[in-house]
Amino acid sequence: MTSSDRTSSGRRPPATAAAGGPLYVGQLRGDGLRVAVVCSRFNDLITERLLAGAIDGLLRHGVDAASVTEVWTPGAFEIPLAARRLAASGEFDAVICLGAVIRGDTAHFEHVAGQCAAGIQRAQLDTGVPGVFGVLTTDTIDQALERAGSKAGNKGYEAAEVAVEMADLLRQLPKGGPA
Ligand code: INI
Repeated sequence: MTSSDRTSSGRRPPATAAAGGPLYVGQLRGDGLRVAVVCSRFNDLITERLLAGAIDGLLRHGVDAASVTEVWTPGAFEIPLAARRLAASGEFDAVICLGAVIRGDTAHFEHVAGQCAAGIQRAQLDTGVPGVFGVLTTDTIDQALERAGSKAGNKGYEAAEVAVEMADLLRQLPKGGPA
């Protein structure tokens, strides 16, 4: 087992299939991948840190810097539309979505956070291109800062690892549907 088998969340993929049949496991192999990163400006103190973490994660796992496209939206609510357009373009192997929805900032927290999550899920299922939910949903700005590169790691970095793993998994899986 090499260090590339590890993810920031500590899970290790199985090396053999439990039943002995085919086994598909995405690896942290970013070579050749084209990745779009959609980042919202709302709470940009947080989202800029998530973006830095995501870029670090992509480059560390072999994604070429020139193959990383950066896109900004006003808020998290707007992320799914941009993500869907990018995913449907055929130009990307994964779309990473970064945002920060903070309960204390908004009376409509559930709507913004929920619609953002649902829209990203819909975009990836409609297009077959992995859409990664790297949107922090926290009660306070301190909790968000903890998850944007201080105490609790960087959710952007983790999102990059998920994007690489899922894009690599889809390179291996049988083709079908919109993918
Ligand atoms: N957008 C965020 O990304 N995070 C928030 O915490 C937030 N708050 O607090 O309201 C927020 N609101 C803006 C929203 O995403 C849309 O941009 C806006 O409603 C216009 O559609």
